[in-house]
Amino acid sequence: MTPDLARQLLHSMRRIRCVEETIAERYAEQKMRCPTHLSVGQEGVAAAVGTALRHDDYAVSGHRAHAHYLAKGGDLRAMIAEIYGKATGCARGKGGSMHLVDETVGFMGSTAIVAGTVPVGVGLAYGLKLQRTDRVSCVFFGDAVAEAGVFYESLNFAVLKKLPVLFVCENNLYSVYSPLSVRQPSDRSIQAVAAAMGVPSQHADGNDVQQAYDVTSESVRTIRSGGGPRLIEFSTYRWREHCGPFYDNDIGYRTEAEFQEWKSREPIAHFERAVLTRGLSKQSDIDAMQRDIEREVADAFAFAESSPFPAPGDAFTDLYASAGQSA
Ligand SMILES: Cc1ncc(C[n+]2csc(CCOP(=O)(O)OP(=O)(O)O)c2C)c(N)n1
Ligand SMILES: [Mg+2]
Repeated sequence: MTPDLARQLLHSMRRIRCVEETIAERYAEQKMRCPTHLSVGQEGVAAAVGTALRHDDYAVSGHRAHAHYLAKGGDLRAMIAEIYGKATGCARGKGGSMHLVDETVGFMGSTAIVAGTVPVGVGLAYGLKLQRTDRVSCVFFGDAVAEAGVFYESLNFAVLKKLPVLFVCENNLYSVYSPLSVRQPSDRSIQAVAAAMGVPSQHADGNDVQQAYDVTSESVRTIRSGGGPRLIEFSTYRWREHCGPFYDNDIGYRTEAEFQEWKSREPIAHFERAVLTRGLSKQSDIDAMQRDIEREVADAFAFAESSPFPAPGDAFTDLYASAGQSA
């Protein structure tokens, strides 16, 4: 681990955390009117994968996509403006939190339909293969995606065509309020199922950003050199409610003890301690980094608030047609 890499990982995690905590703090102002799925607690996976990927690689995601979009380099101002429903948003204010896109950095989209972007990510990989590039397509998804038929069709096609696709599963143990134990057999892991389909797969600790980065980099290297698809199942945990800014441990689907146990394995503080102990950064540098992040986030919210809403005439037009492009 070089000081540069340590700084990059820490910056990515702290920036995602700051953005999402600010959304949570300001949600009650009722200016962000779309549902929002926060990934506070899960930043390690996004930061590791986003850092291991190249700028010209592709990524797609689902409903909980803020961290993935940001880690891939997506424009922060355009994301916050999108959540505010403004014309300057990345989907021109028509999509909200679950429809993030920034093609300039290869973040090709996110949608609310569980598993909906998995075949899209595989299709992007097919395109890359036909173009004979060494670029990679990354598909971020949750544990519930392993209950969708299209996931298996996608894995099959990716193996058959030896596509350059990295499947990144964030297993946070829940699908809304349903724990894994009522949805999938307890003696069968997602990565084992993918391995049985022919996709070399492994498990890693998503709250250990260094391990997550090492495992991802190794997989990406293999995929780039023509090794075909890979899958990594990261264990991690969302802190806040499934959808919205609050905590919901009181409603009975999970225990406070479980939450506290995961919180003690907090990805940012854990890594920061290691970085300081190993002399990879100084506390004063980390403090300065945090101040810069807070300034950047405040600027993005000010930009979103001061941006116009889409013109009434644009309300029912196609996203691309209204931009004057052909779809
Ligand atoms: C096809 C489909 N079925 C159901 C839903 C409702 N839904 C939204 S998010 C979600 C849970 C997804 O869980 P997971 O993939 O584990 O992601 P997480 O929310 O834990 O990040 C469900 C069932 C949906 N959006 N699409
Ligand atoms: Mg889940």
